[in-house]
Amino acid sequence: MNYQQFSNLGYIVVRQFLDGNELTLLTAELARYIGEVVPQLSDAAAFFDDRQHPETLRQLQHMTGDEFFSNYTSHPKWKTLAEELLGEEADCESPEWFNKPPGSNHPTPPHQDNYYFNLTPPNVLTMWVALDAVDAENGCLRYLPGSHKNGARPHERSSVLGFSQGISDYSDQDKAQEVPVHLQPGDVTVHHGWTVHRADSNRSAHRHRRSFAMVFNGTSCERDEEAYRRYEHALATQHNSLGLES
Ligand SMILES: O=C(O)CCC(=O)C(=O)O
Repeated sequence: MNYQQFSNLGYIVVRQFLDGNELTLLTAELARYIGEVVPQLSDAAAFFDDRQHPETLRQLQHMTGDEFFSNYTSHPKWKTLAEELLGEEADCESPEWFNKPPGSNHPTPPHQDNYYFNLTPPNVLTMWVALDAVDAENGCLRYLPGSHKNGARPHERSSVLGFSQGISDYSDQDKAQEVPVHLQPGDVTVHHGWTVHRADSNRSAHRHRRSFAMVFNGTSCERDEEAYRRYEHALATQHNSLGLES
């Protein structure tokens, strides 16, 4: 059933994917990582609105230098669901953590993950677990159902740190088709690499919007190296223009 829905819509939600103990463990390890590891990371691995203010941390990537998160990429529960949806064996390269702190102003531009990954066949998905209650007020993900069936949309450079490319022809018609995904802590939403998605900024006064995500690639995927080099170049250009050290 999961597979059918995923293949029709390009996303699925599994409520309480992580049980209470699993969520407590993940949250505790993230708190440790943020407290102990993040202060030593480069600007390219930990994105802050203002590095002098740790509460403005909003994205972590390249977390596999840490033993817990390196091992977490082969967590059987995550891997089993990913493989069921992709229909083949799959691996995760690197976990990510996202936040939209309250009062911050950084919408996630409409984009398709495989525009960044450049994988062929595009048998890739992202599993995004809510760590806080997530809804329209604090910037839930919004999907265009079925959009994974239409391949790549045109993208252009965005100024949003963490999302170097955004869809350039995103229209009011697209907006009218969006499905907002409201989640409780422990729920997972899973989207295909071509599913168009975006998120508003967090308009709430006090609520964070934290999530932990892992991308799984089917073993049949190969990277289009030339397209990927173009993406890396665009990323480096964005980071330079934002004055980031890597
Ligand atoms: O957390 C967000 O706002 C965006 C996450 C996202 O685009 C993704 O994981 O593919």
